Amino acid sequence: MKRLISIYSLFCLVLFTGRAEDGSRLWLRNTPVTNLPFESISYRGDGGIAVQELQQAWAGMTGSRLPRVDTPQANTLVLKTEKNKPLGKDGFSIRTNETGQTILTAQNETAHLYGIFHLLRLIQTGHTGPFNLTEIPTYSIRILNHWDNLNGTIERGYAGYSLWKWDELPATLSPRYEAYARANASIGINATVLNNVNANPQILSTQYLEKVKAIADIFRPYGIQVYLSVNFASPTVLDGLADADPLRKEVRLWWKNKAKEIYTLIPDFGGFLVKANSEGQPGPQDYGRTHADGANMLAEALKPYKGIVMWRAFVYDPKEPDRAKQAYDEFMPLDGKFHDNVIVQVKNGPVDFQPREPFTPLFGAMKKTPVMAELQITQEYLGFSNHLAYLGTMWEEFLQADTWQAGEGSTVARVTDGTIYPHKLTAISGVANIGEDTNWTGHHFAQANWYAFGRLAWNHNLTAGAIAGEWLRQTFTTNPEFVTPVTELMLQSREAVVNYMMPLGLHHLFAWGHHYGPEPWCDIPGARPDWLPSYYHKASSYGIGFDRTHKGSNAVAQYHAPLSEQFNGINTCPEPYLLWFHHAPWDHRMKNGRILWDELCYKYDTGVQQVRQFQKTWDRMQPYVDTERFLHIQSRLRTQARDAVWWKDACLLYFQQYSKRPVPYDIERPVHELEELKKIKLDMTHHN
Ligand code: GCW
Repeated sequence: MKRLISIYSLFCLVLFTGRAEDGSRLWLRNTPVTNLPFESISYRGDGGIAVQELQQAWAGMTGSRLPRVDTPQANTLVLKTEKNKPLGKDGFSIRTNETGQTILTAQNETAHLYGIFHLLRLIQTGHTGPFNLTEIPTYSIRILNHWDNLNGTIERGYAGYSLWKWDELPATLSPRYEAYARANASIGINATVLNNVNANPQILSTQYLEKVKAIADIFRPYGIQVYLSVNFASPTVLDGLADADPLRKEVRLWWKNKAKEIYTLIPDFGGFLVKANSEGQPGPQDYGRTHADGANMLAEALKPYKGIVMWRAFVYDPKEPDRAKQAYDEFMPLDGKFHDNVIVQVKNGPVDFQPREPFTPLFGAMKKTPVMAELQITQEYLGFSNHLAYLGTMWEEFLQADTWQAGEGSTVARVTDGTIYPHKLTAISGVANIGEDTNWTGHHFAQANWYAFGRLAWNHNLTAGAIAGEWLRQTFTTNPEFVTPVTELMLQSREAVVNYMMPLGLHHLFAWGHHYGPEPWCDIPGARPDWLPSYYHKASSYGIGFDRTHKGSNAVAQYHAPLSEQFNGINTCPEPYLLWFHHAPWDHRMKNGRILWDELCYKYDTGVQQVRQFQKTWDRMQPYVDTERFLHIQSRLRTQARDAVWWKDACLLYFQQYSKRPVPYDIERPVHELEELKKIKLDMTHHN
C-alpha cells in the first residue's frame, strides 16, 4: 500500500510540475527567462552542434525556436568562424556591437559550442548583455578519469554502476552517452578516460575497441576525445608475448600495431593513461627499466597519430619509511627523460586524496617534463556521496598554493598551465564521480564538484565562491535568499569535513577496506604498515603526528625554500599542516594559546557544529527548492551529522587514551562508547 501511495504521489508530482525533480538535468535546466539578449540567429552552413544545442535550450527557455536570418539585424546572434590565432583551438569571444548584434567568434565548431554554452550559462544566471568577453581555456586537455571496470562496477564510485554498458555495446547505445557528452562540453571538458587505471588488459582487445569506437563516435561532435587506461602487461595477456619489457623489440612492435589498430577505428583517439608499478600493477620496473623507459615506448607508438601518454606518479612502497616522499624520489631523477608527448600525472597531495594535504612537491620541481594534476572528484575520503563536501575550495587552495620553484608566485596553477615552464602539453584531470544514478552523482550537491572541476580546468583563476554561485543559480534558483546562504554553506563544507575527520594535518585515519568511517585504532596483523592509520598518526603518550622534519623523514626537504624551513619549524609550520609535518607533544602551544589536545577537541567539535548548522540552513531553504530534491538533501545531511559525531567520538576517545587529558568541559560530551565504535564493520563492497 505504502508503495502504491508513493508511486501515486510521484505521478502527481510529475503531472503538476511537468517533470520529476530527480536531478537528471544537472545544471542544464533551461529554466524559462523573460529577458533574452537576442531575437534571431545568423550562421553559415547548418551551424552544426552549436546551433543544435542553442535551439534545444531555446525551446526549453521560451517554448519556441530562435529564428534564423540571412542578414544580421539588431539583436541577432551572429556565429562567426575565423582564423584567429590568439583564441587558439578552443577559445572564443563574444561581443555586442553598436548595432546591438552579438558576435560569437571562434575558429571551429567545438569552440562555437563552448561559446554557446557560455552564453546560455550567462543567460541562466541572470545576464542579459551587452557582452564583451574573451575566453581561452587555461589547460589544453581537461579530462575526466573514470575508474570504471569492465564488469560495470566503479572503483571508489558512489553513484551506482558504470554508465558504460559494455555488454550491450556497440549494438545498443544508451541515450546517456550523449547526455554525458553534452554535460561535459557545457563546462569545457574535452576528454575522458573510460576505464579504471587498475586496467583490465581486455580493453585493448579488438572486441572492446569496437565498443570504445561506438562511444567515441557519440562524443566526437561534443569535442570529447576518448582515452584509455592501459595495463602495462597487455602484450603478454592479450597475445601471449613472453614479457612486456619496454626495451624489447617485439614488445615495442606490439604496441605500435595496437596503436595502429586503435587509430584505424578512432582517428582522433587521445592516448593512454598508465598506472604502472603501483599497488601491484605491472610496469617497466618489473624488467629493471624506469618509468621513462615505459612511458617512452608507449609515446613512440602513439606519436605518429599525435596521441599522448599520461603517466601516473602515484607510487609508494612499504619499504619506504615515508610514503609521502616516494613519488618525488622516483620521478625527480627522470626529469627531462620523457618524450615530448608524455605528461606526468601527479595527485594533488603526496599521500592520497586526503581531506587536506599539502601539495605534492613534484609540482614546479619537475621543470623539464610537463606535469599535470590529478584531482579526485569522487569523494573517496570525504564521505562518499553521503556527505555534502564542495571541493571547489580544496582545489582553489591547491591551485593557488605557491611552490616557490621559480620564485614567489610560482603557484601550482602557473607551473602546470605553461606560463612558467613553456610546455606545449598542458592538462588537468579529475577522477569522475559519475555513475548511472538518475542524478548522476548520488548526492545532488556532488554535481557541483563535477561542475567545479570543469570550470576550474577551463579557468583556474575562477574562485570557488563564484563557481558555487553559478552552479546554484543554474541548478536551483537565482533567488539570492537561497543563493547567498547556500553558497556560504558550500564554501564551509570541505573545511567542516576536515574538522570532523582529520583536523590539523592528521591524515589517513580511515577504516580498513573502505574509506568511509574512522578506525584510528585499526591494526591488522601482517598488513602493510603504510595501509594502517597508526603509520600516519603515530599517537603516543608524548604526542601525535608524523615527523617529516629534518629530524624525521625529512620530507620537508622536497619543498623549495622558504617552504622547507617554514614546514620544518614547529612554530612556523601552518597549523592546518601541523601534524602532517610534526610529531607534536600534546601540550604544544597553538597560536590561539590552547594546547594541542584541547585544540584537537575543539576542531572535531567545530566540525560537528558546522554540519548541524548546515542542517539548519538547509531546512530554511524549503520554500525555494522542489520537494524531491529538498528531502533528498535533508536526509543526506542527517546522515552526515550522525557520521560527524561518529568521527569526533571515535577519534577523540581513541586519542584520549594517549593524551590522558579531559575533553574540554565546554564542548559536547562524546555520546558513543569507544568499544562500541570499534565493533562497527561496514560492508562497503556493495555500497553501489
Ligand atoms: O586512492 C587510491 C584508491 C585506489 C586507487 C588508487 C589509485 C584506482 O584507494 O582505489 O586505485 O588510489 O589512485 O591508483
